Amino acid sequence: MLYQRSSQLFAEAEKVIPGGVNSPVRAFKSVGGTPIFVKKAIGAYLYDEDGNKLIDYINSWGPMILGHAYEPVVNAIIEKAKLGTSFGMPTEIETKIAELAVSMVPNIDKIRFVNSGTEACMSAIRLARGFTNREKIIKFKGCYHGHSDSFLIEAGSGAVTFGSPNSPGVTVGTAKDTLLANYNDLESVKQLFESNQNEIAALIIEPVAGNMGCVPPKKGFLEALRLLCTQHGTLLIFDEVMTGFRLARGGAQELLGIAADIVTFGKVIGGGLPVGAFAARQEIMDYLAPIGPVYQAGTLSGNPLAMAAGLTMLQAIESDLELYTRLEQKTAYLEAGMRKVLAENNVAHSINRVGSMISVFFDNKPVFDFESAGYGDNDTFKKFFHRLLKQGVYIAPSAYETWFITDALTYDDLDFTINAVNAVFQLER
Ligand code: KE4
Repeated sequence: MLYQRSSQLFAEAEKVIPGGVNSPVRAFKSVGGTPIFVKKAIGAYLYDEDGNKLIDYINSWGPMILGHAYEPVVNAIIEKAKLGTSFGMPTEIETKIAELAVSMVPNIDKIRFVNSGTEACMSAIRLARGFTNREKIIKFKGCYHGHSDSFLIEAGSGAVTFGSPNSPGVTVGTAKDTLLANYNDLESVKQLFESNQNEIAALIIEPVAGNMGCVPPKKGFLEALRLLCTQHGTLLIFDEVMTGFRLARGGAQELLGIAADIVTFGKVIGGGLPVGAFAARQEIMDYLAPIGPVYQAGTLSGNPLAMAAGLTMLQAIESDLELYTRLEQKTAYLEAGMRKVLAENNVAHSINRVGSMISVFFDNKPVFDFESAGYGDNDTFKKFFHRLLKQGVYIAPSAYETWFITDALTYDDLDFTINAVNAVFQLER
């Protein structure tokens, strides 16, 4: 595995793009080395600029749940592009994907499309503040909701990877309205409600966290949050940018049986093109301009190419009745295989998994929140990452990320991966 061409491309990129990347987590900062430049990706595989073939466990951080270059999506984009790429005017396909999303996801009547998960979460917070006429929000340490100012407070994903949870540039005025609770710690939430009576517009949470590694909600935790929000007139926002259409057709709301007030989406809903969305029952969504007072807008929102990709993706998911069973079985197989070889090699580890979201932590203690997610040995993770890469397996270049399983993975790919995990530690013997 040589990365000569990637290294050369990275050196060129660094001259004109800050850090050589358009999103920090791609930069390999927490694992060392220089990022891999991709030439193409088909199905479960990446082909880098040095000719290496890699089994992909990032899948563009979630969107490629059916595999890269999924033919129906590619064809839909090609056909749509021939009719023009953007109009800044309403098109029928926006209604089609909105109708389908509303039919698949529980507890929503209307949906507004934007261009990223960040925009979706940022807009959801503004909508909640406008609807409740309150200013404060509760978020959880280690949860990541994109890079808008209100959320860059003890955020997860790339923000924590860099050990700079509170980003410069976020004003004190903004930060004071973001209250921090601990994931899976109901007491920390109750205290915030008690000390900020009638001031909390929304509580936003990743119903299954994926930005501190995969961290599932403890039994009863989300149910208790639902009750607290109802009691206090606070809107419960499920950030399903990662879990939406990944954990079930109806996302985490369906899988876990909890009704959120607002739900945000990204990743899968765009089929690999830039799409985010936020949705809620009609009385909340009708607070949005142009019919309501809460302003939110976007030149490329509902872009026909992105809508064509997203609609085709959702249609494929909606019609494939066995998809989530296959994803569950494949990811459970991978989990069992990795547990076996890590144990055989006496590697201190824990694995968290929900459906096709899975993370390996290099510490024996259970991981249930941001603090415990940090117990893992990062030197072991760095070795794990690079030795897997050298064997042709590409996982997230950070311990604070989740692996995303694609249905394009075969059991041979999974066996290859399990053997590669074994080989990482066999070298120690
Ligand atoms: P985007 O703005 O990156 O489309 O979405 C932000 C976002 C919001 N909510 C959740 C739960 C998310 O996971 C994300 C984005 N996820 C990261 C990966 N952990 C995106 C990767 C990146 O930053 O490049």
